Amino acid sequence: MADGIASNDAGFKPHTSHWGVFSARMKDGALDIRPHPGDPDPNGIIGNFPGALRHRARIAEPMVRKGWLENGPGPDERRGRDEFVAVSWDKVIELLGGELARVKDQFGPGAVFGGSYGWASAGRFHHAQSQIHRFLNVALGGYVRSVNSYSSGASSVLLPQILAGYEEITKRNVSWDQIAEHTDIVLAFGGMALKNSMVAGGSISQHVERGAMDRARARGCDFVLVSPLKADLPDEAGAEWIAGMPGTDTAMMMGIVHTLVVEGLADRAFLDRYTEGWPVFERYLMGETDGQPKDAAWASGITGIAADEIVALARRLAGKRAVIVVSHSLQRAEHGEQPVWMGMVLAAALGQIGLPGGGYAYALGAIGYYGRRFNAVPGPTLSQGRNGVADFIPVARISDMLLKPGTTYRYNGQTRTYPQIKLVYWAGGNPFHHHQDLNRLRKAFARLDTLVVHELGWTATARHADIVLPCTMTLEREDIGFSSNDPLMVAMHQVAEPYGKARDDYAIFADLAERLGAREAFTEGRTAREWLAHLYETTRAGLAKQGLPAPSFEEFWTQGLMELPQLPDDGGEMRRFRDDPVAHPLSTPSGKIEIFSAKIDGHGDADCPGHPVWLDKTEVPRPAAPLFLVANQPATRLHSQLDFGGHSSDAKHRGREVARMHPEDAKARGIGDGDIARLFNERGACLAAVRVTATVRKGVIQLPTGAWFDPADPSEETSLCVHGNPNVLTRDVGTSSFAQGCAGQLTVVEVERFEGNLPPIQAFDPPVSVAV
Ligand SMILES: Nc1nc2c(c(=O)[nH]1)N[C@H]1C(S)=C(S)[C@@H](COP(=O)(O)OP(=O)(O)OC[C@H]3O[C@@H](n4cnc5c(=O)[nH]c(N)nc54)[C@H](O)[C@@H]3O)O[C@H]1N2
Ligand SMILES: Nc1nc2c(c(=O)[nH]1)N[C@H]1C(S)=C(S)[C@@H](COP(=O)(O)OP(=O)(O)OC[C@H]3O[C@@H](n4cnc5c(=O)[nH]c(N)nc54)[C@H](O)[C@@H]3O)O[C@H]1N2
Ligand SMILES: [Mo]
Repeated sequence: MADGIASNDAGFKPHTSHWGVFSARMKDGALDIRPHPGDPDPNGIIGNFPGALRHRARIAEPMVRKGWLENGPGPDERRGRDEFVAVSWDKVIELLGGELARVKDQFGPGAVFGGSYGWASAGRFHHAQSQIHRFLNVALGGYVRSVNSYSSGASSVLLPQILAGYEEITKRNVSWDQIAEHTDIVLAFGGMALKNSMVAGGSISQHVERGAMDRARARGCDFVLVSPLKADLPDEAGAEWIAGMPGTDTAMMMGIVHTLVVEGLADRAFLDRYTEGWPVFERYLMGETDGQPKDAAWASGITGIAADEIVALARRLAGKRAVIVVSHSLQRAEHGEQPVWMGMVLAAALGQIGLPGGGYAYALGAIGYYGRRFNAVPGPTLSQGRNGVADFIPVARISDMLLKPGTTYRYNGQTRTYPQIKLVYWAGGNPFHHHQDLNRLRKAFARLDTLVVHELGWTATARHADIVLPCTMTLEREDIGFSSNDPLMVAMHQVAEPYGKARDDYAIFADLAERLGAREAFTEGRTAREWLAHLYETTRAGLAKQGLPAPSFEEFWTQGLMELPQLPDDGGEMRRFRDDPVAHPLSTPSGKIEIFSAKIDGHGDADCPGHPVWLDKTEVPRPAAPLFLVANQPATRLHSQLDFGGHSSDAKHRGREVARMHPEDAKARGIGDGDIARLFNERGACLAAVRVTATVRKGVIQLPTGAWFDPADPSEETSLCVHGNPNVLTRDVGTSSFAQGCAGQLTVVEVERFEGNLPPIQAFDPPVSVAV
């Protein structure tokens, strides 16, 4: 057992979140919170809890949209600007149960979209997606689901076909310990910002990245950052900053590999033994297929980085224990498959794949559970049951699905058809945070018969719903905190009473299941506490099997924290393949690293051919939108979660999210530090406060995601977001016909100083509620 927080320690109770293990207590009506003492680098995001717990933005009771209540289900443009009516729990269960039964009987469960993408909260039992999927399977017979993620929409489809399973590459390959001990040079495209690795889904007890970079640096490891933002690597890395043009990394990588080839520095022995299709790619690289050699001069023209800098970098990498990092952000863009694939080719040409601290560390540093070790025992997992509906969409195609039912689209070599959806049910996600082109999303949601949302706060998604069910926040219930890559299991004690009439997602679904005749099948007769004990048993049995101390559930619960054994840091499949490629082939079609993929080539999709290519982009600066907008992850919160909490609010300026831009770009527009600016393009506009800083590349403005969508006038079709949500500006297209991933990281905009009266922030005020 680990020491630290026990439940009787001055009233502090153990708990955890996606952003860190902590303990908390209620004192004089306020929340007191302190980070896990064993965390070397605690995350400030836990500071959002105290202000959020009892904030007016919480939802106090079940609410039904007035228009829906009066007119019944059906398409309605008023979603997002209508009033709400408070109803009792009994009434709302009756209404929603009836509506679910209607849709199922008339159209079948294939008319229900239950993908419900989102990060929800930590905790293995009250995990909202597990709960909703289990409910829809058990009580309705299934639902149309979504596949892949907004995080890695392109890479998670591509990597298994050309290299290895996604988890294998991100979690069993190059670790932080290996980097600290072995790496000579880290070349990080998109960086490894500490703000990002501060977060890990499920739970995280130790933030190790800063320390690992410090140790590597002290040993003499060099860090090179290719990114529009200097802050994408911390000071500890002492990185050299190469500020390339966003969206052009593939060209830069090609320029490096071309240099390696012409200077005889490419590792030919590695390419021959371990890869498939290099000769095909080499002809393209040398310009034999299209007359354009992809040399450093060519790459310079595209990236804005001097050719001799690219050549020097190639020479510096060759023969070293080099690791290539490509962040998730690079693939969350048009043709996002290409930098992921080309990063692998660069690592292969350097011949370091499979060596400790070398090769291809895709997405290392993007999230705190990458580059760690796996637990040697399984964690608690709630069974989701069987989904009787086979249909799915790639997750980021939601607006297309709702706006263009019955039409076809390409995905992973297939031609598929969008289903006819009548009802959308969301718990644990916020599409008005995560999706692109929010004005288009509003039109898509207007088409539905019914939108149902479980939420703890009045997000824009809740405001657009017909039926809003208030759920508890993690601090208001008991759970078990566990992540497969964190050695600490946490008994998440309840710290506060539920807000208003909020209930656990589990309790809501149990009552709805009863209304649909499936209570017993859904609950299996267990209370929430009984479920925790039941789910814990998997881990206890795993410990006992290994002859390790295996405390009972009651002992674990009282102790609060439990240290779990972990598997060795052995380089996984990549190391085994390197050691013996015949005995341990990769799981790709050829068993090798696929620089050329016959399978992907066979799809015939021009926007993702059989090997990495440079493709011109649609979203490039133009006179009406001359600046790149980088819409990246926020430092002060997880996505949109608890945006109304103190840590997030304190970092805003005059209530607005802060955008960063280069002094020359600001000056050319008469914008000063601290001014409010309007960012706009053909899709929409938002306000943001401007920080003027030379740590942003010229030609780029950065505005993080996560400020709650706050239209100045919700009745307008395209209203100004007064708060700073960049997704009113981003374009709603897939990365390519291959993966159809989210492309929200980059777009182009114009920026002007905002004159006139500053509209108030209303995002955190509950909508108007009326009695009927
Ligand atoms: N432009 C642009 N857009 C992006 C990105 C980008 O880089 N640029 N990044 C994308 C990425 S990588 C991701 S992962 C997505 C993230 O998108 P989401 O995961 O949808 O964002 P969150 O804000 O985490 O949404 C979780 C919601 O669940 C609610 N919640 C928390 N706990 C519970 C609970 O116990 N029960 C219920 N019912 N609800 C709960 C929270 O209040 C919150 O509203 O955004 C994507 N969007
Ligand atoms: N604090 C915090 N941490 C988080 C999250 C959060 O919401 N808050 N979300 C988590 C989630 S779900 C995910 S998936 C990961 C996401 O991990 P990422 O997608 O990697 O994170 P981002 O911050 O969006 O992007 C990283 C950096 O890439 C750079 N970049 C953008 N475009 C380009 C480009 O074209 N070329 C190059 N070279 N660089 C570019 C930007 O400067 C940006 O800061 O983060 C996780 N960590
Ligand atoms: Mo993500």
